[in-house]
Amino acid sequence: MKKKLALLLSAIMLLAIVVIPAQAADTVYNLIDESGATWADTPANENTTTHSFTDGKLIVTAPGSWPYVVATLDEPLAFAESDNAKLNLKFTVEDAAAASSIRLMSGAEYIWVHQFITDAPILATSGDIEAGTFELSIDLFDLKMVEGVASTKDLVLVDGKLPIDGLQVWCAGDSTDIKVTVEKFEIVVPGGSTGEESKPATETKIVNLAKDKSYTKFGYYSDAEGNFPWPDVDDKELTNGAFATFADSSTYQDAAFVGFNIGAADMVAADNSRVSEIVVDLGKVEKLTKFRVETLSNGGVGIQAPLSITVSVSDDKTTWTEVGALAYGDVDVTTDVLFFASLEKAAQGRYVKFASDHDTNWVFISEVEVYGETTSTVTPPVTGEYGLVGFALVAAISLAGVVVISRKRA
Ligand SMILES: [Ca+2]
Ligand SMILES: [Ca+2]
Repeated sequence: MKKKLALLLSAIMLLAIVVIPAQAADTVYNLIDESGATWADTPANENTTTHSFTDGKLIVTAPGSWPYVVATLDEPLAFAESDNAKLNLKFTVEDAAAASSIRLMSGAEYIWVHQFITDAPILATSGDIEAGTFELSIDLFDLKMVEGVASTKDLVLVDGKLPIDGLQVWCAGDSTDIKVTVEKFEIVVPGGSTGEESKPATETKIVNLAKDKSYTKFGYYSDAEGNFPWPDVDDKELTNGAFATFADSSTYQDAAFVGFNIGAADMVAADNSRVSEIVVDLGKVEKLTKFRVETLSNGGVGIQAPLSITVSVSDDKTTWTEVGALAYGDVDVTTDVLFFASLEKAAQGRYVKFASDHDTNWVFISEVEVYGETTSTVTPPVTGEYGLVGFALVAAISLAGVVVISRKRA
């Protein structure tokens, strides 16, 4: 009986090994590899860092505040969210009066990685971390980019990927004997199953990407006392998803509107410009399909549909590409009418500019929309699960098979 059991177990193991899909190895990118980057000590306040490598650790010292070591990777990295990459960091800051800032360089942006450590002792004035030993393991796409000492913003992707160009280790605090030892600083991309079924299924939808995004405006009118008669409350009304409601000739009084007027100080200063602007920042370069603005004609009170509303896109807010003019369709803009002006055209960019050429003094706008593609993961892959399922199935089948054989022999 013991022999039978042993045979049964080996059969199960053998089949299980055969059926479990092969797992590709994890890929580890060691950011503190001395030979993988160009390392430079950067002085500040007449202090400079010195750095060395011992047993794979990076050791940075300085006699006072804010010099730093910068490592520029020889081969810049880029990660898609679907890579499921993890960032692992372990470091120690000495002595007691010292502080540090551990930063990833990503294009023109920075990620202050130390700020993502749970309950990290962060100094409010500098955003630096106080002395201690700290460890962090975090999904790369759970990180945020720094926008100020105490605030962050969403990751800025380039062609859908997060670039990692290098890192910085800053020496800070009141200490005159600062030592920062970085034991681990790596990005790990899990290998995952080699099976086709483990690839994430994604779904692409067209949505209004401008919803709740920030924007700047030109031609927003305030009177001589600095009051805005047709205000943009909290500077959020133009992308908050709230529209005006048509009533009659008093529709212009709808609080959803924001008033642009050729008497606005910035338009007057720009050589009496008659073109007001709204520039939406989508946060990253997006594929766009359609542009739409809700606006108004209320001739009796000096509000007229713009002569034209043109849309332009830009990746950097400097170089603009005109996409085209919004169409008013069959709308008779000589009457009192609330309407959507829209344009369906493929374009790409991070910034979208709506430029309204004023017919009369006023242009009233309640909402601007920018439709484009968004891709979401439908069923996130769980590496290794298929292997376990395979094992359980095979084990059950083998057990049944062996039981049948035993009965025949009995
Ligand atoms: Ca609105
Ligand atoms: Ca308003």
